Amino acid sequence: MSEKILVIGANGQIGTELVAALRGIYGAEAVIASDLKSPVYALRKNSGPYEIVNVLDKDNLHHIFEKYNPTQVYLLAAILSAVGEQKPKVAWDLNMTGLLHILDFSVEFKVEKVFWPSSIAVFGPHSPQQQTPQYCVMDPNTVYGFSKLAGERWCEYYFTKYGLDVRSLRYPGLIGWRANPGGGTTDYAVHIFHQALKTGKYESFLSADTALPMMYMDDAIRATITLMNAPAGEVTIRSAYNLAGISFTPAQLADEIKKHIPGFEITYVDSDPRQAIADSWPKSIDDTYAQKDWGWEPEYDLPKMVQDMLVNLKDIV
Ligand code: NAD
Ligand code: AKB
Repeated sequence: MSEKILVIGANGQIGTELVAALRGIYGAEAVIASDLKSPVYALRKNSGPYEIVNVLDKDNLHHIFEKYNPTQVYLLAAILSAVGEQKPKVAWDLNMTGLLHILDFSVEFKVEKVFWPSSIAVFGPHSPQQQTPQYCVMDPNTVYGFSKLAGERWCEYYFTKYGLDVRSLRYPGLIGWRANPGGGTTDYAVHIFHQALKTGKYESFLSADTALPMMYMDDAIRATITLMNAPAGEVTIRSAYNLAGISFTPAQLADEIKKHIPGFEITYVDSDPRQAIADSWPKSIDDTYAQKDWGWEPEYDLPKMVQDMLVNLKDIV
C-alpha cells in the first residue's frame, strides 16, 4: 500500500526539515504537511499537500484523518521548555490533549505507525546527569518535562492496550540551519551561529560551563526515519528511546566557532530562568538501546556540525 504521511506542526524547527526529508523518500504528494497557520517558506518551496490544522480542534482533526486516511502520523505540535514555563497550563493542554487526540484518531483510523517526540526534559534533578541511562529516577520539574514524561506513558499504554504502533525518541537539543527553534532551553546553540555571522558576538543565556546533550538536525532526522522504518519487533521500547549525539558547553561551542571566525566573542548574562532548567537536565546520554535495537550511530561531532552550520548559514543570515 502506498504511504500517506500526515505531519502536524510542520512549520516548526523539526517539521520543516522532516517534511523535506519524507517528501524526498516518499514523494511530495505522499506527505501532508499541516500546522496552525499557512506554510513557512521552506514548505512552500518543496510543494506538496498542506492543511491548516489545529490539533486541539477535534472536528477539524477528524476531518483531516477522514480526508487522507493516513498510514503514518508524525505529531510535532508542542510548546517547548522555556515558553512552557511562561504558559504552564497552555503547554500542558497542547502537549497532552494534542497527543491524546492523535492517539485516539490513530486507533480509530487504523494508522499503521505514529511518531511523537519526547525529550531529554523527561529527566530531572535526581536523574544521573552523566551518561543518563534509559531507566532511572525521573523527576522533571518543568511543565514541558512532565508533559513529555506523561506522554511517554500514554504512548506505551496505547501500544500495550490497543496495539497502536507508536514510536518515540527523547531528542536532545536540536541544531539546524534551515529553521529557527521555537522557545526551548537549548536554543542558544542555534542563535549563537546567527549572531556569530551577523555581528561576531553572542551573549549566551546559559553559563559558560553548562553542558547539555545536543544533536545536529541531519542526525535527528536520520534517527527518526530509521526508527520509523525499523521492523516492529525490533522496537523494544514503546515509551521513548534515549538518543545521544554530542554534548558540549557554550564555551566549547564558542571555541569551535572561533576556529572559523577568529574574532568571535561570547559573553554570558548574569541570570536567566533557562539556566535552572538546563541545570536540571542531563549533561550526556546513554543510548545503548537505540544502538542495539535499530543500529543508531550519530554522524556529526562538534567540529563537523560547526563547519556545516557556518557553511550553510553564511549565505542566509
Ligand atoms: P517548534 O516550536 O519549532 O514547532 C512546533 C510547531 O507546532 C509550530 O510550527 C507551531 O505552529 C505548531 N503548533 C503549535 N500549536 C499547534 C496546534 N494547536 N495545532 C497544530 N500545530 C500547532 O517545535 P520543534 O522544535 O519543531 O519540536 C517539535 C517536537 O519535537 C515537539 O514535540 C518538541 O517537544 C520535540 N522536541 C524538540 C526538540 C528541539 O530541540 N527542537 C528537542 C526535543 C524534543
Ligand atoms: C528545549 O530546550 O525545550 C528542547 C528540548 C531539549 O526538548 N530543545
